[in-house]
Amino acid sequence: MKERLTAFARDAGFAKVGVCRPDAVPEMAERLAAFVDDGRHGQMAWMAERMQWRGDPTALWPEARSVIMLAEVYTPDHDPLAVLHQRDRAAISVYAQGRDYHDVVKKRLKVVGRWLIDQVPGAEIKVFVDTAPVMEKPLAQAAGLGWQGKHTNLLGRDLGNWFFLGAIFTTVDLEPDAPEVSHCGSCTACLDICPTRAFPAPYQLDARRCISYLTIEHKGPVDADLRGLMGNRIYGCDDCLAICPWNKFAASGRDARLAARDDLLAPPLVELALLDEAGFRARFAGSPIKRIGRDRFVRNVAYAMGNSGDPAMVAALSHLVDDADATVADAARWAILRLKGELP
Ligand code: B12
Ligand code: SF4
Ligand code: SF4
Repeated sequence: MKERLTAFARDAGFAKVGVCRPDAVPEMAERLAAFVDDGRHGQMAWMAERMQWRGDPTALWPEARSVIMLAEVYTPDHDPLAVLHQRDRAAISVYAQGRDYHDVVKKRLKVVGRWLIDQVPGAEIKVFVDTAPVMEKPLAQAAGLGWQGKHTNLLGRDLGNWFFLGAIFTTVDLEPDAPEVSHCGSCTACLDICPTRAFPAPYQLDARRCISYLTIEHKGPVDADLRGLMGNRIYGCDDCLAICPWNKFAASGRDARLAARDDLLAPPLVELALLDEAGFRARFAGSPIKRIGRDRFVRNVAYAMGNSGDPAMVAALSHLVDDADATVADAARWAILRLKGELP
């Protein structure tokens, strides 16, 4: 059954499949608690809720016998770091340049789940991608997909690190795979490149300093000392992923829906700063970016304009200083002062 399942999931489009027991990572709960106790989750209050489920899959669904972890590849065909030098343009992380991966991965998980139910009468399944109280990375390591690198993301010798994770919990007893171990060795490339020094130690992240968190999850003004370090990254950040040497072996075969939209590869900041609510919604329909809403998006764009070093942007920013959203207005004022050289 395991072999047939793996073959089916690969035919369905997943790059790699592995299985672990729901209780395969007993240290997970303690590590999650340490992360939350330290406040490293910042404003992501949902991480501190339902922690008994997040830290322990056997509590989330006691009837589950196996956890099937699957990798969905989104390896880019361009250098994601190149846009960081085009300071009048917006850097949008690779994962958000195409269609929302949640939809793509969930559909594929359901195809595999349905197949399993057809094969094993009475089988039950639950599919998860990203948003459920499930710690996908440690489970995927236990299922042998790869290991959590020093940047805390999962990477594999045959996968690189450009892939999403999906999970199928099932009542079917499947043979577990051997867990993977770290192959980071003495490399520290991801820790060294991080613009905000968001790693307090290898294998640990303080989300409060991570640009991905700051641009996507953080509401309200960003700390003034971090704004300048965000550069032109307006949605997510790829630096620690892009620098990883294991990407030499990155898997290909990305779903066409996850390919970058041309207009999201390096859009001009000035154009994005002009988006109103309706314009924002129209431009980002079907994109994960839609989730953060126009105000947080334009806040990020204003910080990037302040970091552009281009005084010509002051004109576009002056339209935002009286914005109805106080955080956008504050970001625009900060950016103007920065471009005029009145702030460090
Ligand atoms: C919250 C979250 C975030 C937060 C916090 C990230 C984090 N590292 O915790 C923020 C918003 C910052 C974020 C950013 C990103 N995310 Co995110 N995120 C999640 C989410 C929802 C939960 C992760 C979580 O549980 N964090 C809590 C901490 C405690 O868990 P942890 O990182 O596993 O921590 C472990 C280590 O600290 C380790 N540890 C602690 N001490 C020690 C000591 C040693 C010696 C060792 C070995 C280990 C170790 O143990 C902990 C438990 O395993 C998952 C989806 C999910 N449901 O799992 C996606 C997920 C992790 N994100 C994903 C992605 C793609 C990203 C970004 C790349 C997006 C982007 N380009 O901007 C960035 C990457 C930033 C980074 N370097 O991590 C993917 C990663 C896929 C992969 N291949 O790993 C996931 C799995 C979503 C998905 N379904 O595909 N994310
Ligand atoms: S995503 Fe960017 S800011 Fe976050 S840890 Fe990686 S390099 Fe640092
Ligand atoms: S860049 Fe180096 S340390 Fe970081 S995850 Fe990749 S191999 Fe590990």
